[in-house]
Amino acid sequence: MEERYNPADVEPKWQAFWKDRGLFKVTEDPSKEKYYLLEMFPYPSGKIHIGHVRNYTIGDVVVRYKRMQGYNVLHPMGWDAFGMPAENAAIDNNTHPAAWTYDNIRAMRAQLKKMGFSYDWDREIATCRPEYYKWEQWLFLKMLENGMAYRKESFVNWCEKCQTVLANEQVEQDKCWRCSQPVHQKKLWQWFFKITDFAEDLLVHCDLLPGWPDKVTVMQKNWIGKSVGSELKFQVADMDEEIEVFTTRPDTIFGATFMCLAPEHPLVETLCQGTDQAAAVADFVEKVATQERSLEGLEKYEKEGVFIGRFCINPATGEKIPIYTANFVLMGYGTGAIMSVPCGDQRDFDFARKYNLEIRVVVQPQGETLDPDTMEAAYAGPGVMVNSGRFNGMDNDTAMEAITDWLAEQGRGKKAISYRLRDWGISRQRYWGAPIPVIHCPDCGVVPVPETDLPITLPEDANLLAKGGSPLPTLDYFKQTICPACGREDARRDTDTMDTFVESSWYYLRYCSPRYESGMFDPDAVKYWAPVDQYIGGVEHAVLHLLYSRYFMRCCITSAWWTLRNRSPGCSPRAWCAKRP
Ligand code: ANZ
Ligand code: ZN
Repeated sequence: MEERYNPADVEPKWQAFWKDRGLFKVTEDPSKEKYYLLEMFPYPSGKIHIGHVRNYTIGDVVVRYKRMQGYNVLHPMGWDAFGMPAENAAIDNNTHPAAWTYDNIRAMRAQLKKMGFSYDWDREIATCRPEYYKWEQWLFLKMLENGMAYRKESFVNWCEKCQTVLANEQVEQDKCWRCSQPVHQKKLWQWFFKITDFAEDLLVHCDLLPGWPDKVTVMQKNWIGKSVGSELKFQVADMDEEIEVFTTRPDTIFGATFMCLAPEHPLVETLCQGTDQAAAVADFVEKVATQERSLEGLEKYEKEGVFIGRFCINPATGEKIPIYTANFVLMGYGTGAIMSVPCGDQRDFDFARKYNLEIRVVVQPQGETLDPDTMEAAYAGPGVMVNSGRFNGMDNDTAMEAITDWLAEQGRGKKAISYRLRDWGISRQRYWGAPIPVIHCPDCGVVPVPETDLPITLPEDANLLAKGGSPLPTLDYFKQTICPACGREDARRDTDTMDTFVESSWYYLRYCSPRYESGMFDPDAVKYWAPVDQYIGGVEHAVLHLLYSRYFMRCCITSAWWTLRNRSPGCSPRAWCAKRP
């Protein structure tokens, strides 16, 4: 009879054999070619599920093959251990997020071991350990010092039930992705990472990422969303203010018959003050604050707006045009203001029809005559310029440049590029995350925690509040501290924690030297192991996690440059990036 595979006999025997010989432990060995296989690390939810088994089995097959081919193989495993589910589970089960997380890690580690996956378990990391998040706190300080991390008051999607800010991607049909409660807009002071500084670099390198599936790089490119156009200035009538707009269609400026500002635009309040529209504007702004303010969100609401009681001057025609605030204009894109051209843009067209605003045709398609009174839709295609003064008769493509140049001569315009990509808001009003290492002092304002005080440890024994929400703001022993700058004793720590995507943005670097104590990673180890040769993970992370990781790689490299630049003047981040693996 044929001998059957009996896991109960075979697995323990061979797993013990592998373990005794330390077969999967690796160190840098310059005499051998390296191979780094990275699997998306799991969230310690409690049990390994079949999705994990599938993902990790594929990886295991590949690394065993590579080992047999003689490669020095890095195949690590760890835990993406911070995050909201731990808090919710802890409330439900009357336990503590730390206890829940560490229990789950133990259980899942045992399951993975039983599967016989060939990991170098000596490299295991858990992102909720201070030895790990100490270094992202360190990087945060470097980013802060160099203007890469900053704080601003901004509207966020807020879920009352989870007591947290949600990323736009976590809002599904106006509801929280986790608890399905309606989401509303709330203004909070938030920390941001300036990922937009790297927008162009991240975009250009989409085409230089060897082995990345096109599907993923296309998603990243669309996410970054580069638009080439012009920034044009409109003078406010009878006031010493200017409105700047971003447009991809400077050729249509003679058809701009009104102006629309985002309700969050700082000029909205200034401009309507003292006009009889002030109250109507305030009502409208408040109403829009309950709507989802994202590109995707825009489609969901009827386009509407209110006149703000003032006019501005169209720089091309010299005419006075009314200024509106409208819900389809986003503050976070371009300049937060648009010149509205109803003949060329469908949203503007609908708006003009709704509020009886002038529609003036400025681009006529070949062999057709659009009539503003009978048009049923905006025309966005190519054509010949009409009603556009000296530009009449030109094809509109040529006019784009010509009009921008003409306005530039008058100091009213310039070429501009806009990206859809927004800065990365990393503040979470949650408990189970890495504390943001800053102190608020009544005299000094925001003061960075001195590097030597890192890590700022999350108290692992805090009791969760029954209603949800972070207990950190209620914990005096965490919150109360001394201002490192002036010594005042009533300073307080920031009680927000970092988005868990921060941890997952650099774990692949930490795996190269997981016990390293003098920095995020040992540069020599990273030089040997990086880059990852094969990554296995879900495509659902194509735009957030994977884009953030690429950004973080740049920050880590740049932070080395930030540190070095005083020592070797003339060294540029470009040169550094060119050297990156
Ligand atoms: C005038 C115009 C005339 C426009 C026309 C379009 C067609 P993309 O390609 O996506 O970059 N826009 C600019 N900032 C905006 C904001 N913050 N919120 C909503 N819409 C905004 O789109 C650029 C166009 O989107 C810009 O060009 C502007 O409308 C609008 F026939 O300006 B356009
Ligand atoms: Zn102080």
